[in-house]
Amino acid sequence: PQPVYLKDYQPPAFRVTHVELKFDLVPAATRVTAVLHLERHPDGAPGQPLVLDGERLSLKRIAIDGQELGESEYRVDDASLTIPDAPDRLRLETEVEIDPASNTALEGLYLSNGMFCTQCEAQGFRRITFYPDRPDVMATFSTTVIGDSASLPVLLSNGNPVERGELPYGRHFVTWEDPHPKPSYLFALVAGKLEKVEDRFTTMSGREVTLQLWVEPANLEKTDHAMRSLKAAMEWDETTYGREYDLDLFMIVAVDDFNMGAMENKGLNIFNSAAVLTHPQTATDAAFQRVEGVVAHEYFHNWSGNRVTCRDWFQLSLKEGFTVFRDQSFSADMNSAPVKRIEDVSFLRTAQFAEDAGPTAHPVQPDHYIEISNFYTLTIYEKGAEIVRMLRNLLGWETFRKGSDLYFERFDGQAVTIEDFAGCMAEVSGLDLDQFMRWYSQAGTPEIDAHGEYDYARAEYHLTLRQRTPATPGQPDKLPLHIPVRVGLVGTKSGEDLTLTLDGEALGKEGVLHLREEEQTFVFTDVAEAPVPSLLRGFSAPVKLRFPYGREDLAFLLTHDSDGFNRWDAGQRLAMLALDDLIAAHRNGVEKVMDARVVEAFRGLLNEPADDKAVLAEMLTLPSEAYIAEQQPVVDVDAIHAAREFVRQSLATVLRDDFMALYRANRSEAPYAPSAEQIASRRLKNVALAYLMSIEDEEAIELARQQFEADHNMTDVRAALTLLVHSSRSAVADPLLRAFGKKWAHDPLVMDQWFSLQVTRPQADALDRVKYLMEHPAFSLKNPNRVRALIGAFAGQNRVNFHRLDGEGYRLLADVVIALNTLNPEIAARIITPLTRWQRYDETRQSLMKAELERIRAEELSPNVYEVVEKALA
Ligand code: BAL
Ligand code: ZN
Repeated sequence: PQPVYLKDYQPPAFRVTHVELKFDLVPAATRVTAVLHLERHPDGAPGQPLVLDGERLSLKRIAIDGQELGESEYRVDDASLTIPDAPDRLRLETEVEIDPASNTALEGLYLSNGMFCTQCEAQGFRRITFYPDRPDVMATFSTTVIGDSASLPVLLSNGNPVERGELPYGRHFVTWEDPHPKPSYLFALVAGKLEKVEDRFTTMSGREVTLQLWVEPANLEKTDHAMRSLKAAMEWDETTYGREYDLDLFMIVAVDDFNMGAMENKGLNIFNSAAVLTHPQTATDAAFQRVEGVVAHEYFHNWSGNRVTCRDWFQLSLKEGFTVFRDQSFSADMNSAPVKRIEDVSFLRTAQFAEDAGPTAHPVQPDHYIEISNFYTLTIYEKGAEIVRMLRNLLGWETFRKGSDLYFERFDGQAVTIEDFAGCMAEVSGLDLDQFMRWYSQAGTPEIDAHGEYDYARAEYHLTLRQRTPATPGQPDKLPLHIPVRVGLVGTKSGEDLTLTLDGEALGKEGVLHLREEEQTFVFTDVAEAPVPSLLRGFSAPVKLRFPYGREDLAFLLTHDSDGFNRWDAGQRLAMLALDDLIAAHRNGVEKVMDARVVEAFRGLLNEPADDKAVLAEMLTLPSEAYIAEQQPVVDVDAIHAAREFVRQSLATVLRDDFMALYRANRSEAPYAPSAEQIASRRLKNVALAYLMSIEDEEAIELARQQFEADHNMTDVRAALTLLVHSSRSAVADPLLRAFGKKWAHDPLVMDQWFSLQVTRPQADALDRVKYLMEHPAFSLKNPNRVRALIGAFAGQNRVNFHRLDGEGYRLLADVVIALNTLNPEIAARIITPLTRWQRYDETRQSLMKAELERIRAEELSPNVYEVVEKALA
């Protein structure tokens, strides 16, 4: 497979003004008739042939302006249809046959539980019909769907239904018209036995919109939260960004077999059932929050993505980075804002930083790719969102909003670039963003080494920041970035933020330093007392910042920093210093000794009356094994696990009664609600229970059992069952695990949780459980959610067992990748990620992991897996 390059972009030779599609749905032999109204693009190079994308299509008929084409007048290969002598303006009619029933890749048109559905982003439409399948070709669509009335009573597509009727042989049809020109990746079709819940929303200009959520009948009771979230998102986008919905109908459909979380097809969002269905008895608080975020994300795409779309796929972050930033802001407004920031940053620092440091590192605006579906990454999404957040902070909200308004107004109905978006921000603010744009073109996580000195005699604080971005594949040398560093100086006597004066300018209690050079020193004057600097407040830039904080400094910031994020981060840094010592002790076979400062910090947290329980729960949570691993030059899986367990157990032993009191104080019999207050209490209670269970406290085991039996809601049931299954008390855990599996055998989303909690168990039998559960009737390699719940959870979260020294964990993952390479290449190329990080481990593990990658490379590979494996072994 050959790479595609950003520098080679050419406007399309032809544009499509209107498309008429007709689908005659039959599982293994669907007929698709397409009438394309084409004309030469004014910017296209003249005289070029008409080339349409098409894969796995069996062409039955082709005509131009009503005239059938002879065989010499066109060419078809496995990726395209070429008409060398196409007129400048034409009506092209094709009829193809496709096979949705055998489409296990879940791209294009496929079957999920007897229901037809589509996934066209990025390049699935070319598996439906011949088309210029690129986002800068935007057309209006008219779609007629024909299907069996009994098995496919509901026939949906984009836009508004304009005609429906009965046909001979028990079939029926519905015609849909979408008046908004759209790229083919936003096309959608759904047909099946579905039922709907319906609601209404009145837009800010007084238009009535019908909202429909379509699900399989058994799932009707799981739709309330998604509908509530949708209405909240619609209102939020009006009040926050001035964006109004633009059709009379907005539909969401839940589908079981889906590669992504959800898809923002115009007027017809298709969702992975895991990202839309919730019920207190089946979904955890985290799932409720995810649904709220994903529903909003897809809805927000209606403007940031659909009305204004991407010129080409190198601009993917134009819509994804901006939309993730928008959904993060929405969730922050709906829940605890500081906790949302902590969660987003934790995720970024653990997973995106790892991607940025690995063999598949790429810029937020990549300059080449082999398989675009490999680029739906944390870098494009999460780092892209951080860049937009930095812009918001640089401009201030009001100016940023002006830039956003200008962007939507100027480019409405167009397919544009990241530079167009940034250009609007530069225009409204007058800021020079040239250097800032390197955030889009340079891969890798910038590192800042900071050090500070207080000059008593002059009452000055000198802060020196030095930046460096490590080399990444294809980018050996990096230029300095424009990094906004929000800082405060906390007085060691007063415990208060000191007023900042920099270069004679009064900044107030905190300020933003603009680091543009490789090294810069900032001199704060009139600093009345020795300060501890609070750096990168709110995580003002996606960087790794090092500062030689002593443990006293961190304990001080933990109590005194006025920035909630940095207070939490000080706790994480303090824990990391202790963990580093313990990792070294474990490695050297020396007795482990618990850092008393960490114990005292936790005691302080447990005994302080908490004004924000959600933040307290975060403060009491230790850095994850994955995050700790990120901080190590060579990852020692076993030492990390042992050190972290030692800290958990030490804290639980010394502070047992405090944790018990916290647990009891946060129990509640109130009916379940996914409210911020209730979620915080449950989280706090289950964090306390986890500490107590780490020492297998007898009372805690009984409390966990009772919590499971009380069956109040899935958050509590799952937390209790997980803790018991992860303990050594199988006599208590096994019967509960069996009962749970039996009770929920009919519900795949609950069975996914049952799979995950078993295969993440730290005990040595975890790998055998994975193998055993792969044979379970509820498991299937064809369903991406099952694969993620079982294989993804094992390889991604059960670090000690995945990295077993006999290499069995690696072998199992490689076997799954090889099987998925033919079934579903997109999922195969994602699930392989842990193996691609082989360079981070010791020599023994490196060679075992590489051997498995080489075994995969010896197969006949899909472009998806090929691209990832080649990069990993380069
Ligand atoms: N556009 C793919 C799914 C999403 O990011 O919303
Ligand atoms: Zn998106």
